[in-house]
Amino acid sequence: MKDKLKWFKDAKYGLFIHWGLYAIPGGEWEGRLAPHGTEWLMRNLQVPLADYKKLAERFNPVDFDPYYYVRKAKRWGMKYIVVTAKHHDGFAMYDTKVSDYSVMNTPYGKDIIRQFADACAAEGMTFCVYYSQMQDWEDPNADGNTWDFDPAKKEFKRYFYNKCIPQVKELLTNYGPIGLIWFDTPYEMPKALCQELADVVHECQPACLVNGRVGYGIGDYRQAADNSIPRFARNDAWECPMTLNATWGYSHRDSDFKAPSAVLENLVRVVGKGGNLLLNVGPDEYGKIPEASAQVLDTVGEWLAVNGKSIYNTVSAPDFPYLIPWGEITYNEEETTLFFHIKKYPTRAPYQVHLAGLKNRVEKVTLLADGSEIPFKQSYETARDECRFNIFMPAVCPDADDTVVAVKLDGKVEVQKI
Ligand code: JFZ
Repeated sequence: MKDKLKWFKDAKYGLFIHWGLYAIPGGEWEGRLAPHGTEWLMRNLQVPLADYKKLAERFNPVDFDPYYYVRKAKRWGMKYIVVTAKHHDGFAMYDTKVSDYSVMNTPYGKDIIRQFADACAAEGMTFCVYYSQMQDWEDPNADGNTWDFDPAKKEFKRYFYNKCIPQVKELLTNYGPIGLIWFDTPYEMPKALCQELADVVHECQPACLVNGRVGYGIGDYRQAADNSIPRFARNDAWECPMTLNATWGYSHRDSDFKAPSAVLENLVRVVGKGGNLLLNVGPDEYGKIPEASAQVLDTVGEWLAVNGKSIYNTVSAPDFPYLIPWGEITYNEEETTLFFHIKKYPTRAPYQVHLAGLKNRVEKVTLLADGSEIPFKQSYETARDECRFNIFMPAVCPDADDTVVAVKLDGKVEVQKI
């Protein structure tokens, strides 16, 4: 199991792509605004299925280029891509034989998941799929659509065995190696069915990881709540899904994208606690990534090109005895190196950054960006039994977003219990 997770735990940073019919209305329907995620428009505005389905007649993303996405993701420093194969609306973005409700029956008429899978394979990017296993607002027996279908008449198992399982098998049989399958909103699904679903995945592709939202702790790794970073570090594999603005699907209105510094702060905090950040883009109806969101990811990617050693292949950093006022710490255990992410740069000479409780002998301190040595001092206060470690930074801050200092230790990190 541990080897199966190695690529995932080392990857640290992935691209989430929420794309489907909901990109066309982009959060607005006949003058009404979707109150939350635009991908929930149909349910939140209780749009009749017959009306929502007509969007398929307009779906024709003429600007879609899968290689653009994959090459951008590589430039952004992302190591895996998760694409919505079927979201809650039930519309399949691939050539499914299980349902006519798919991209194959649109003016576009081409398999989008196939194109992403081929581009990822060609570019050496790990390809993954999202599948909504419980909610399906097109299916009369699935959870979710109670305005077109009488809840009292729903037979979930009919949907589960006639659509969900067959489609999951299609995705895990017809598109090559799948790094992970991202299930979602298991809600009140019986544990036995969740287990059966995970078993189907592992039978089709033993190496394919199942995310935590298959339910009941059955997944191969844990899933944080959306846009939520756990308070405490964890040593197991986990992932935080995060939006760049306030919606997963494309929005005509919400261009309030996080600044690069905010994305960086989230990435470092998640990685410092041992997790992965799965950061989302919502392509528009033409297949384009909103330019403003791409620019944010470009900037973060440029930082990662210089400082990636402080992110990739790291494990959760230890909890030091005091809260760290100047930033965050990430940790590469194999290289016995701590990485100080200095976001509040010292403003007065001697531009000191302090850490209490580090028991190791520090061998060397360098600025990660250029390898230049940084002076430092270690001491031990006997009376207070406290190890003190100070580094003395250059007067001019090297990177206002996040200056990274590599602290090479004499062995695995040891922290005082104060
Ligand atoms: C779900 C979906 O409903 C949403 O559309 C998007 O795909 C997102 C990634 O996942 O939304 C959730 C699911 C779980 C929580 C919050 C939103 N949660 O656990 O807090």
